Amino acid sequence: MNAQAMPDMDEQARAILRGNDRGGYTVPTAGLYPYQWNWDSAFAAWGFATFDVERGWDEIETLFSGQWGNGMVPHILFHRPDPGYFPGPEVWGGIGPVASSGISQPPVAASFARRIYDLDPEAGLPVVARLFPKMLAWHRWFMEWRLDQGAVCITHPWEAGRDNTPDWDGAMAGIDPIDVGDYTRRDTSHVDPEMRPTKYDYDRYVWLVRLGRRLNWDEAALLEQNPFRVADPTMTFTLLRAQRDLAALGRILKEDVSEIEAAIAVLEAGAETLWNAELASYDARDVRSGQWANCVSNASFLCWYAGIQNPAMEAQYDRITSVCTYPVPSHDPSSDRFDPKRYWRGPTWGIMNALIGIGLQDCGLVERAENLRTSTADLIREYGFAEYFDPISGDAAGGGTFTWTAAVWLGWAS
Ligand code: 2M8
Repeated sequence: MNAQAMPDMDEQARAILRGNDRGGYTVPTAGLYPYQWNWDSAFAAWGFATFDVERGWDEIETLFSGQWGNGMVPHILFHRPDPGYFPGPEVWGGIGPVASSGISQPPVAASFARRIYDLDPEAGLPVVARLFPKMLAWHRWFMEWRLDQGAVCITHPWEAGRDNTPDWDGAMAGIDPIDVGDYTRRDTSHVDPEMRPTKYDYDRYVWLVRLGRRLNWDEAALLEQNPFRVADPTMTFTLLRAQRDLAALGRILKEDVSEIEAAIAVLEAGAETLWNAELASYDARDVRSGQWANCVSNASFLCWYAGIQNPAMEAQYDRITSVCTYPVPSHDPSSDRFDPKRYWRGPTWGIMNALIGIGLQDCGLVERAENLRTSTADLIREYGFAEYFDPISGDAAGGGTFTWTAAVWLGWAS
């Protein structure tokens, strides 16, 4: 590590967070993503907390200001209208206290709340006391509405945060986006279309949004009528970890955590229903068709983050990381669907690396954890604070000056 480059990189990362700060919440990057995204905000809070704990807590509190009556915390909060993003609030028709989307995102907030609390327990205690019932209600919503054999399901590709991953190819093929109507994408005016999902994908994304809105985002109706329902490693592993972290915070507050402990047992069993023995990996499972996705993805490697040890996953990890200069790719490079620059179909993402690295470390796989941390630091240092990166060449891809990449630098990689 170049000692002289360090302060400069730290300062750049802080400047990115400050530059993307819109007052109480942070946008992922100006232009491409002009609103508050759920899991981006949890990472932003972590990044801010490395130099301003209070600002870190504000980020999470603003996120929960958009919580719906049923406990769901939306994946986008549209605090201020911005024509630069599609689909906006008028398309989604969210039914919460703040204009929002109608789906959620990986529930990492409780896990980052625990990390921020640990940085300054005295300052954190009253905030954690306020947030605890809200985080509990969100986790309860997942447990009530989204389980299939104990694994957590998504109802839209955007919900897992891995929008166009090959994990959903089977389920997406089951959608006929009839009557999707006209719409104008905005993402491809900000970023090279080769790095974004295709029109085939967007027709289905928009069709699913229109379906949810027509059903007024009623989870019981969606359970019956939505053709897209996939049990997903991202959601299952992050919720399992978040429940463990929420239980730890609950014990600090001297709350009764027996409900959370019971949920942990359910999710531990559910995670094992994502084990695809033939693939020898955790995998996504299409609940409607019963088919495996047959994908080793970066979400498969979140098992350690969830506290699950599995030697076969160590072998998978070693195989995949050995063929990439900058692991961890979002899809297996030996697959014919691997596409090193197209978003979640191949590129390396700093946030996923951070979660995988934390998991490896916590499970005692410290050499792999340290190698991943240093290779991620090299990647960001050499190619910048990009949204994602080509795992072979390292080339920056997607949006620049990205909040979560800056946060990962400050919280973990540096
Ligand atoms: C990407 O997703 C949004 C839709 O939610 C988009 O492409 O418009 C994903 O990478 C997602 O994980 C992320 O939270 C979001 C903002 O960074 O962008």
